[in-house]
Amino acid sequence: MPSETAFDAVIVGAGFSGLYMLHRLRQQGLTARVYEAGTGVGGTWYWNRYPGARVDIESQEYSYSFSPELDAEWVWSERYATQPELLRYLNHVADRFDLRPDIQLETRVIAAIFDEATNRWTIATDRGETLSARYCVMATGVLSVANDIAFPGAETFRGPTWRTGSWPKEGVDFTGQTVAVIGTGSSAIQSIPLIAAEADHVTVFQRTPNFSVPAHNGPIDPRVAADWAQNRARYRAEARESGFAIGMVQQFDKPALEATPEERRAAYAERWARGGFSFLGAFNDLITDRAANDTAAEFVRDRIRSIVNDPATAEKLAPKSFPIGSKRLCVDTGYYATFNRENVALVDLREEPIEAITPAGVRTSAREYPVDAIVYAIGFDAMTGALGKIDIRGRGGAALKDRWAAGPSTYLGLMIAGFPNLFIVTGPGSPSVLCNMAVAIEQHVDWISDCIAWMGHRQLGAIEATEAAQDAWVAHVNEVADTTVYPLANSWYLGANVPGKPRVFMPYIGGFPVYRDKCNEIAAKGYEGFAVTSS
Ligand code: NA7
Repeated sequence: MPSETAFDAVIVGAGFSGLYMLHRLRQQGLTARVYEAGTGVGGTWYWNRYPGARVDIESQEYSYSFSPELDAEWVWSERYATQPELLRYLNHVADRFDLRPDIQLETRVIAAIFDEATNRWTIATDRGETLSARYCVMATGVLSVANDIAFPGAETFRGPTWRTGSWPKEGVDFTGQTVAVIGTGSSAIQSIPLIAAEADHVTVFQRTPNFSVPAHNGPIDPRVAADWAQNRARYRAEARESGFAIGMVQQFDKPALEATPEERRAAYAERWARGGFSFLGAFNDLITDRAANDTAAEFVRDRIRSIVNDPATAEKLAPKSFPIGSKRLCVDTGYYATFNRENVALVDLREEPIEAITPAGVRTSAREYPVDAIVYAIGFDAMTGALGKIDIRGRGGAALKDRWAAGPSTYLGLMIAGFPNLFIVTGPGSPSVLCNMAVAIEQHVDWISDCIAWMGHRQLGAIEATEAAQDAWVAHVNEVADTTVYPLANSWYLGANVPGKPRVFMPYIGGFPVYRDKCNEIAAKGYEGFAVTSS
């Protein structure tokens, strides 16, 4: 157990964000300590160990770019890296940059209180420790707090239950079992084909069907790897200039509605064959124009109808209630074809909602489905969930959960008025989950590190967003969201998946380059919209 209790910075979380944050601050000569609840580093990739868990952005792009040496020495084996490979990568990063001495595992931060007299944060952990830090960086992740299992009778189920977001390290053997999978988001879509290949029988309980496109995963083509290695800097730069910070999307600069039906079909077919998020780049108006979006959505629905043999099942799997892309597009390996297996059944919860979990299985309004095991793939309290679990108090003892009772407000998704020296990595109000998280995280960590260095050079005590700048930013985030199809879905981007959560569009959809330039411009103007106090 480390004996120091006072740091320049405390960082909460040892995932992609926390690891790089620690590295940057140490490089600047600051003392920093990371607190992490898990028994190891990795964050999202530590917890989400369900079968088939893998990144939905091509591996080379979904990795750090801050160290050319790291970039050059790490070789990804698959086009979309698996969770074990991503976890190995993050452990390699922790070792390569000797980060572990400043990371305390199995420790949850439970409170962070700002002291106005000293301009420092007092931080409490679940081990009874109290720490003090000038800066507190919440690297707590956007999908790190699982949704509650609120089905009546859930605790009475006789068999084992598993959660995709906290899967056991030793794995689960479903051989010979009948299994219920509740949820059809990305986690379910990745895991169902593998669970179905192992179990005797799988019943999938679907509340809302999701759009999914094929990953066409496989070993990385050596020619692609060689080309990437040779042109890495250029590809990285191109990604940073694209709206989603994903180079492979390669948005075609033409509106779908200006193309003929044949041209549209050809474009979608070509993107479907490429695989992954590139599908949404087929035309430049798919996320801003509902009619354009409908043409892409209908193409995917037709693909589902052609893959799934049973027409009734295909219709249930074909999403019709929201625009494609307005919920995160899923990227799968054999998801729809899994419903052609004899041992897989689909239950449409819009026709027969779940009434209760019973000792024997799942009971809907129509009947009981007896099962040996239940997999809950019901998602996360996204973007704000982890911050809500910590008792965060700013100026005047104000609690963040009260300030955010009507939904999160931030300036740039980085700082909150009234909460000085508290930074959020990829917080609500920043592009975050709407772009390549690896790029978003590096940009935020770099901005925060530069801000802290700027404060240090001027020997300033505290920096915080002004209410006026924050209000203007929140208004801008909403204004931009309203120019797109995103608010038309009941998605976790809006908090719509958590009963009682305020409906506020949380990520910034103005595009990564626009957002980054804005952040840089604000810093260059002496942190415009922020107020500083001397030490
Ligand atoms: P998601 O995408 O939020 O999916 C959760 C799924 O669980 C979704 O199909 C939900 O249906 C369903 N759900 C949630 N609550 C219930 C209840 N009470 N009853 C029935 N079904 C329910 O989470 P994932 O973990 O799959 O993926 C999260 C992100 O990780 C993903 O976007 C990628 O970025 C990676 P709903 O659609 O709300 O009707």
